[in-house]
Amino acid sequence: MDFLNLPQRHFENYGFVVVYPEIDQPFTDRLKKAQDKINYCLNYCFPDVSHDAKNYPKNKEDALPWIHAKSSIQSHPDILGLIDPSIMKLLKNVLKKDIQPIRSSQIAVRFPGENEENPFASIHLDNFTKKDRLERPKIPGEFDLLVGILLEDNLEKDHGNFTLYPGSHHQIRAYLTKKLGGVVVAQSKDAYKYLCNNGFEEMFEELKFSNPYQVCGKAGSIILVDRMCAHLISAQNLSTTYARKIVWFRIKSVGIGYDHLIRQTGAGTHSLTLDLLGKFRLTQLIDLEIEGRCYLDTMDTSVSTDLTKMTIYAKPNMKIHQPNMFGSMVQLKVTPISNGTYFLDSVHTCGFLSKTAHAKWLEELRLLPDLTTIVQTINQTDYNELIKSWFVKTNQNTNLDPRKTSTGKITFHHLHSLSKTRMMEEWAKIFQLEICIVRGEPGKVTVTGCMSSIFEFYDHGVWRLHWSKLPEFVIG
Ligand SMILES: O=C(O)CCC(=O)C(=O)O
Ligand SMILES: [Fe+2]
Repeated sequence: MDFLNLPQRHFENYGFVVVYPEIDQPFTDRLKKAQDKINYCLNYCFPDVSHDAKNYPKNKEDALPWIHAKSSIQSHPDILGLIDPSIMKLLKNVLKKDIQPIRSSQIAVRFPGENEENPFASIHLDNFTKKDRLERPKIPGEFDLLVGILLEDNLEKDHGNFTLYPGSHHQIRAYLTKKLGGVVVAQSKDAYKYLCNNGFEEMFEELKFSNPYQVCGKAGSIILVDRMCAHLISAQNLSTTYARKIVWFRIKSVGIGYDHLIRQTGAGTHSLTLDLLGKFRLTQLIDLEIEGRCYLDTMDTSVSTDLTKMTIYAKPNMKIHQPNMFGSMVQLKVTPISNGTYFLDSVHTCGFLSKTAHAKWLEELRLLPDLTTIVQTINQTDYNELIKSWFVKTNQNTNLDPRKTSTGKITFHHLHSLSKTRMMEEWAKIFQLEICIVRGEPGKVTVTGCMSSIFEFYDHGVWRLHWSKLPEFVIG
């Protein structure tokens, strides 16, 4: 298995990521072993559940035999074996640290009908629930990362799905940082003490998370969750026959401290703004982001001090346009105003569009109804068509005879890029001009042919490129 495409940024932005591995034979075998172990145990406690769903437990008391039984298998090699060396490598990559051997797990089955009353009341951070703080002899050991493996497909919502509040890890870290005296003073070990003493109730009351996200996935999907991401025990399970099964691992790095409790990123210090951004992006973009069509960047606040804005990177369609006028990402700057409303401040590409063309595009994108549509449009546009739609006839100098053959000399401040020169060659063909390009500093382009075409070429082929100053143009 190869996880090199793990969307690390997704994990950092939202506090979780679901990795859909390509499941190979060794992993299938491991999954099967774990499934068999758990199903054997379930069948032992609730005979024939797989054939007769009504045998599932109806309440906590009914479930007691299972609670006891599962504790006897949570450290069994068939269960721990789910974390194979490739997953181990993935976890190391995410944590950027070595990982301690995994000695135990938590088998979490959500039975039909479970959590139907008020699933949202179960919001928590692991280790700091009332039960952890007040009923256990000591708070369970600290860990860095919560990792779950789905044992069976969990494709529909409201089927006991693991449910979390994306982005809440930023809000929580920001809250704790502020509570403990601000960026300069706050210490992660104090955050740990604070949570041990106070739990999270007061904090959650103030932070008010929104847009709980139900994770869906296939058997074998791996859910990585930031340790500070608020989550529910599960969504309600409306099914009468389906039990959701996840094995959870609480991953500890070597030499674990508490530094993951509050990380003092720029982003972490501005809870209000992040709260707004968190709510905002979820109402609009999360599904697209999960599909890898765009990502949201609220992390690089060290670069931008304007915290009222967020940046969305949307993927342009790389197949249709040639050469690439739009770079590999289109950057949108957005000011969220309230849940769902926003102002699109700017659009920018690292491709070759001029300021004028950017302005034109911005105008067009602003007409679209919402951010989802904007991102989808950027994903799907045929950029050749788009550029063509911007082509306007130049105001030709009527004193010039359009049939006369002339030469136009364009001097660029610098011209190095091969794809820019290729593009100009392409366009010269369209305008039936001969072209000669000398790259360098300055760069020189000479086009020969019909005078009106030379003007058209200059207009279409040059000002739409990404040079802030129009290059010198001499015709004669
Ligand atoms: O049932 C689950 O998948 C997770 C439950 C949970 O959040 C926990 O046990 O801490
Ligand atoms: Fe939990």
